[in-house]
This record gives sequence, structure tokens and C-alpha cells, in this order.
Amino acid sequence: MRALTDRRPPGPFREGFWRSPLRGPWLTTAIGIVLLAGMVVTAATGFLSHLAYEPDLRGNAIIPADLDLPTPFGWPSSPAYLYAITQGLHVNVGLATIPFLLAKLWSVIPRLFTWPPARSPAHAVERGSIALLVGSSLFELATGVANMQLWYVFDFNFVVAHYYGAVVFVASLAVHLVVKLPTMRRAWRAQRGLAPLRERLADTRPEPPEAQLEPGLVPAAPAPPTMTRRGVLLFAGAGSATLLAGTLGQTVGGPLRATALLAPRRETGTDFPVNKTFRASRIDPRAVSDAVWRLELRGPSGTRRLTRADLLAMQQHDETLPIACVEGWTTTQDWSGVRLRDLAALVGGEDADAVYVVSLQDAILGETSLSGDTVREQRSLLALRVNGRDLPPDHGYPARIMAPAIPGVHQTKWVGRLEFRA
Ligand SMILES: Nc1nc2c(c(=O)[nH]1)N[C@H]1C(S)=C(S)[C@@H](COP(=O)(O)O)O[C@H]1N2
Ligand SMILES: [Mo]
Repeated sequence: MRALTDRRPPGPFREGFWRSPLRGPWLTTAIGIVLLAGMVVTAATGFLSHLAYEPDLRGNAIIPADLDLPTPFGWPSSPAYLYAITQGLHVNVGLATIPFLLAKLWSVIPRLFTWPPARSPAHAVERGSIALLVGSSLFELATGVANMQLWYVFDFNFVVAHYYGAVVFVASLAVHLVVKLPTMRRAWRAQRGLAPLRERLADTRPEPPEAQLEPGLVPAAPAPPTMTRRGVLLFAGAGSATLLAGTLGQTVGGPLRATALLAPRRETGTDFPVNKTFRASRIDPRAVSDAVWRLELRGPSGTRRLTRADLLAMQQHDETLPIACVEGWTTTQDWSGVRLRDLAALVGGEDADAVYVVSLQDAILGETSLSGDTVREQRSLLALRVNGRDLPPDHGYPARIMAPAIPGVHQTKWVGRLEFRA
């Protein structure tokens, strides 16, 4: 151990390399509190999103059911904007935490170069837990941003990986908080709470050595300050505000969408965003022609096959409903079509626990399930028209699911079969 201590490598491992007079437990605590608030909102809404997938239902299960946490309540089918709100918070607040995470990592960077790397087995465990925390938070933010940008660079399934990353993140964050809470409280008291935020540049001093609860943070040889601690927080805040300004518009939707300069564009000549175009679905155009296409209904009392004309002859209902994509955008349109519960009634499925929705598309998204509550909810439609016209092919012609409060990924397009199951 002694020999290792003596052979401290040069550069960032040397005392005196890190010289910012702003670094210290108070600054890390202040950044950490803002970051924690954002991460709590992001994590909570992320787990809500998982719940909204109705993970107990086959086809929605993103992780094996026996590994999944028990869900204390089912996802409600109202208000219609429920998922737009929870997922809008998840994506936007998550994005806004990025500058604060970077600021926090900057504030503790000298500790990355601790020498010797581990003083004791306990110290090694502590550093390992920090590695999990930093690794999982960077992983969650990087995969989240890539997903928002529709940039599927990774080979793994995003939803599964992002979910497991979140479990590691929450667990290591809980450990970190328990370990650091005493330090945070002492640093906060020693600096009289928010007092350092009022300091001018001329009065900005390093935190006193007696507050040096975390060795290596307060520099041994501080340089003169070039900005205030308030400036550090405002700088991170300005970064968050810039990210939000470039993204929030796509979550709100409508005319504000034009302000979302950082959001990916995927309008394809229809008047609202398209997730996957008809071409990309690789469905044979003949399969969706009125001459060939039939909606198959399966339920406890049997099977029925309906043409689009049969569906149009049923009672039509108009609903203004949002598509709230998991990737962060929302668009609200005027849909019309037949109620899911009217279709359920045709095959004795009024009391179904779930409906399995099978698309003509041969893909993972081709099969999803919706809860019994969503079947019985009167605003849940099998939509045939949007904004007074037949559905465009890109939006699901001949028929698509359009139901309130559910994630956009369940608004299945090019529906071929509905199975009502007890
Ligand atoms: N069959 C099928 N349905 C689908 C999809 C798909 O890829 N295939 N994408 C889903 C997703 S993720 C979203 S957000 C909405 C988007 O609907 P839109 O393309 O009409 O805007 O459709 C959903 N329905
Ligand atoms: Mo989506």
C-alpha cells in the first residue's frame, strides 16, 4: 500500500492540479439538490410510463412478468392527456437535468483521481457504487436522448435496457443519498444555507478547510475565482432552459411544435407527425384495399368479420384525442370511428379484461394489448377518419386504435384483428 501511495501518478492525480476555488461540498450539494429534484420527477414518470404499457398484458411485457415489480394500480383511461403529461414531464425534465449532471460531475472530478484508487475494501465498495451511479445516469440520459432523436444506434431493445438502467440508477442513487446526507447537511450549515449564492465575485472564497468533509474537493492551491457559485448554477440553468426551449414545443404540440428546433422532423406531407409511414410498415397495399381488408373480431361468443363499409354503417363517434408518443411529442386531432365497446358487444366481449390488437404489420408493434377499462371507456375508438377525411395510409388506413390516456405506441395502425379476452 505504502509503495502505491508513493507512486502517485502525475497530472490530475497530483494535489494542486485541480484549482477551482468554487469546488467544495457546499457547491456539490447545491447542484445535487437541483439534480435530485429533476431526477426524482424523471424516474417517477419513467416508472409510470412502464405502468402505462400495461406490462401485465402479453405483448406489452417488456420484461418477463415474474421479474416485474407488482403494479399497485392499473393505468387509468382518463384524462385523455394523462400520458402526454407524464411522458412530457419524463422527457423534458430528463433533458433539463443534463446540464446539472455535467455540472455536478465537474464539481467532483478531482475525486475521480483519488490516489491510491482504493484505501480499503470499504472504500473500493464505495467507489464501485459511485461508478454504478455515474454510469447508470449517463446511460439513462444518453439512451433517452438517442431515443428522442430516433437514433437507434444500439443493438439492444431500448425499452428493456432503459428500464433496467433505471433500476440500477434508483438503487445506486438511494445508497449515495444515505452515504452523503451527513456531508450535505454539514456543508449546508457551515456555509449558512443559501448564503454563498449572494456572494459577489470579489468575496468568492474557497470553502474553508474545516468544511473539507470530502478530501480532495476543496483545492490545496486555489486559483483566483473567475465566476461566482451563483454563476455556476445559472450557467447550468441556462443550459437547461436552452434544451427546454428547443424541445417543449413538440410536447405541447399544435402551433408550438414549430418552436421545437431540437426535435427531429418526421412530418411526411400529412398535417401531423407520422411515427412509421405506410411504406416503412411493408404492408402490401392490396391488403388494406376495401375489396380485401376485413376487420376480424374475436370474443367469447365467436368471430365476426366486418368490411370497412360495415364499420362506417355503425354508429360513428367524434373524439378529439392526443397521440402522446413515448419519444416525447404530442399531437391532438379530431378522430371519428366506432367505439371499441360497440365492437366488443358484437362478439360478447363487453366484460373483457383486455383486448389484443393485431396489426397487419408484421413487427413487434404489430401486436399490443389494451386494458378492459380502455375497452369500456366511451371515448376509445377504432378510428376510421381524422379531421373529416378518411385516415391517410400513413396514419393507419383502413382503421386504427385511438383511445384516451394511453401511450402513442398503443394507438395501433392498420388494425386487422381485435381479440376480446376474459
Ligand atoms: N402498426 C403500427 N402501429 C403504430 C406504430 C407502428 O409502428 N406500427 N407506431 C406507434 C407509435 S410509437 C405512435 S407514437 C403512433 C403514431 O401515430 P401516427 O404515426 O399516426 O402519428 O402510432 C403507433 N401505432
Ligand atoms: Mo411512439
